[in-house]
Amino acid sequence: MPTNFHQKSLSLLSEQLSARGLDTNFLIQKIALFQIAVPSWALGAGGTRFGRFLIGGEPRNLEEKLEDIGLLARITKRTDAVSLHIPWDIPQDIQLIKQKAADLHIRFDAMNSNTFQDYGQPLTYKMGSLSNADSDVRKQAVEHNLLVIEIGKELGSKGLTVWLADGSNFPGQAHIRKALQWTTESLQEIYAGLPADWKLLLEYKPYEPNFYHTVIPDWGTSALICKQLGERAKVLVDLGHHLPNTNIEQIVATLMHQNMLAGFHFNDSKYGDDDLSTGSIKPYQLFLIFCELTNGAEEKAQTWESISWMIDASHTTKDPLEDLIQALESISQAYAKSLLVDRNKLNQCQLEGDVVGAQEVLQDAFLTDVRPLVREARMQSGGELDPLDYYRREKIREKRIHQRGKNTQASGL
Ligand code: AFD
Ligand code: MN
Ligand code: MN
Repeated sequence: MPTNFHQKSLSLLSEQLSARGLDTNFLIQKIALFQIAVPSWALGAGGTRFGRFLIGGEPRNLEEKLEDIGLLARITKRTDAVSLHIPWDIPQDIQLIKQKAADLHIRFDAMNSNTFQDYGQPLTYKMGSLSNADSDVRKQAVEHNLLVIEIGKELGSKGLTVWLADGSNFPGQAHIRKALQWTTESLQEIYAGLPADWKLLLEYKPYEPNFYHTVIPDWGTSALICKQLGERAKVLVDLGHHLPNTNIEQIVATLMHQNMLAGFHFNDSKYGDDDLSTGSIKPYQLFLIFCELTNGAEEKAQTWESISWMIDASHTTKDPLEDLIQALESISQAYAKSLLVDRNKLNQCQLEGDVVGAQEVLQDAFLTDVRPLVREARMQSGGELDPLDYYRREKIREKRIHQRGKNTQASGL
């Protein structure tokens, strides 16, 4: 895209926005500050249980994962952090990894523990981890989480994300109440090992890999457990972890109202936990979620800074770096649009019961093309005008294949 086209579209938009009483520069500053972490497992081709098709040039180790995120950081200016998964990404040399991340201006976001698969540990997680009927397995899973905290402490992370696959596939397989109790007790032990300036982010998911029941199926169960842990334990909303048509923006509003929203795992889906690119299927839903977020922060339900932002997607078809560029863009756009909502007018409509008016207010914001704002925020921060175009023009994937090989496979699922 030519720079003068960008300048023209920005000044046109800026004129429209000031007619609506909005300050373009203020918006650009806000968008520029918004950073979203990238998970270390989204840099290779994602697999399903049917298979995996390699992309070529996938990062072979943690250093190369950091290099890929460093590239994203440099050209998009929308990410400044990586979220590591243990044991997929155990740093062999912590000082080296810290130095590499610092050189690339990358922070370490929340650490992810993994008790949903076997990787050579003494006891199997086949029948669950923190909820397992066998106390030795629970102990092993607790210790794994404590180890993840130790690694994270050395790296400068400030959070532990726990996602449990625990549950059952058939009626009668698990004692539902006991499984919940054991999970809560195990998490209490983990929470006791959490440093004072850390938070615990607890995910939920209604199904998969267990299909009859999951121990933490929904935000309510996650919140109930968090309440029994302490105030640094909060609920993590992964957009894909809901049954179809769930009103996720309402969940966000409710959690913020209770100061219990830990953060997000962004992705999109048509059916369930599809892990498709954020904003590719339901951009209006994403916008409505951001409306609750910006409004909740503005009205001081919960501070913006207390919320963590991360992408959690990995699928089988796209080049993962191109996909992440698109996702970062979509999230920034949804955020930008939420900043355009005329709150006074919306409040007035709500007061007067003007349903049509309220819808118009939201649509006015949603249908505004905010791309010039997002581009300008990126450029003012030193990023590329069009990161996707840059990526293709510079033949980054080809260079990665040349450097790393065609058949490399990044760790992950
Ligand atoms: C899963 C969960 C969780 C987990 C990740 C691993 O949402 O965040 O750590 O993906 O791939 O879907
Ligand atoms: Mn997730
Ligand atoms: Mn998921």
